[in-house]
Amino acid sequence: MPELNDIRKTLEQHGQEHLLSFWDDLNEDQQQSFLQQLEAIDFDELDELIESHVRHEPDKSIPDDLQPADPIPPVGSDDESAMALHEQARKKGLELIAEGKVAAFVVAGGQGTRLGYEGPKGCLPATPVVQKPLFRLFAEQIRAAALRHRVTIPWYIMTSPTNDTATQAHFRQNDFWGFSPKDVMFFRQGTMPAIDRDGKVLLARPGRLALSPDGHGGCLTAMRNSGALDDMARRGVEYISYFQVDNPLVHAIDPVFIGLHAMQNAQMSAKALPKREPMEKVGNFCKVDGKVHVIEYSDMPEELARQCTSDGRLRFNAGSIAIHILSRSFVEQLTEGGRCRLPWHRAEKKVNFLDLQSGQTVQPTEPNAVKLEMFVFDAMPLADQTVLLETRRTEEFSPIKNAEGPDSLTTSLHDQVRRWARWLEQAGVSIPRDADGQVAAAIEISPLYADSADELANKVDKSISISPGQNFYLGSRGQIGGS
Ligand code: UD2
Repeated sequence: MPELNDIRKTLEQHGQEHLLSFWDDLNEDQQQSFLQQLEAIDFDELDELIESHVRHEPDKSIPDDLQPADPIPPVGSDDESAMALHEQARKKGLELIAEGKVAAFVVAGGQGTRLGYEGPKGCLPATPVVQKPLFRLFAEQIRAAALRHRVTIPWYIMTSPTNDTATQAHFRQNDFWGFSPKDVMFFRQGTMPAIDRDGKVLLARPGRLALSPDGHGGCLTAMRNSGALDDMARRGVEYISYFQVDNPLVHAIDPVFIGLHAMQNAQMSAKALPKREPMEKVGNFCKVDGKVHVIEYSDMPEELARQCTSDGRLRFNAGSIAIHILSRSFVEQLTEGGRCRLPWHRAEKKVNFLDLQSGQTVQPTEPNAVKLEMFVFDAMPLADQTVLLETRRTEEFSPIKNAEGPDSLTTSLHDQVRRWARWLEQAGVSIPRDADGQVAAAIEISPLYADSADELANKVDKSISISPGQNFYLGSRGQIGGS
């Protein structure tokens, strides 16, 4: 058990003794839990960060020799050699999945502030007919891949201290969406204290620090600290298929992507999309000294983001949609010794805090504190080998981020319907469309029935009819549901 005197000394050494201001008001349990919270903090590291990221702003200058990155063309492109590579990669990927060397990993620790949804984002009903929660949609995809290959594909889910209990309860209440509980592992991401402009750590209330998640980059250390990496090693998993909780169109297990990563001995790979517009809120894939870097949209100078090539295309056109393959050995290497080698990013935020004079909680109206986060894509330049694979927006990206407008539930539902309608049309099923060519029915297909246009084309009865205005659902055994 940590001792009060030791902690007091540490806090004094680091100029954070104000944290004990309300010590005498705490009961014994609260005191114990507060001591544990304080003991978990590496105050030496925090001092360095306060100096470099709070008292000063870290250097965000863009390297002079920034070059655009050049992804491998997507499925269906007319580049024959790329398509031959895809075919080879698909075979390799399928082999690796069948050998049990692949795991799925979703980062679901974010706070979903922009969406304004109360629970964990993964519990949000997010499909057009059945209103499946995002977690169910991913569970069905991963199970479908596992069933196809008669193998176990374990699923790792990173939560945050705020949403972990609710996330796990959601899985228990829903029989783990068909997974065996032993094949789903939850772990919490780390946290970092919020720091005010004077470099003081903020209290949320007496005996509680104001903590916030350490960013999705925190997943690397969280994988190690939670034992997830060891679990993967025991199971023989070598490749981690990483995706975000907010994108219902993601292909959680993609043989071509996995195969390309493995064939090129990559340590970390990423999918890229041509940007919708120069300032789209996605990271920009760039090259510096031959290494792939992701420059976040907020850090990319507008002038560079808008630069065009002679044929009128955006020069920095490859956007990052946060879909990766990570080699387990690479994550082990990056987190050796327990500290992660990713850089920290600062964000000025409004953070509720306990006022030390009045003892009241203050809800600031302006940003009052610095939060520190790591981003997983900062691992790309640390990899010796990376693969960048272009994908298609209509096939794989329609995130739910905002309550309304672009990247909202409404836009994502439309995009899901469009994608499933397109798969059905490609298979020869006729789809009702309105005068503008928009799909005139709500359409949904269970990933357990078909998880790609090709799989659907091999199975579906082409004579099924879908009427305008229908809610059409093709269930796990091909049964028609909806209304
Ligand atoms: C992210 C990327 C952006 C682009 C976009 C695609 C960053 C900084 N930017 O933007 O480049 O790829 O996604 O959709 O990432 N999360 C955690 N823990 C955290 C923070 C986030 O698990 O501490 C998860 C969160 O649950 C979500 C994902 O990471 O699944 C993305 O988080 P975000 O919504 O903060 O990222 P966003 O939209 O700014």
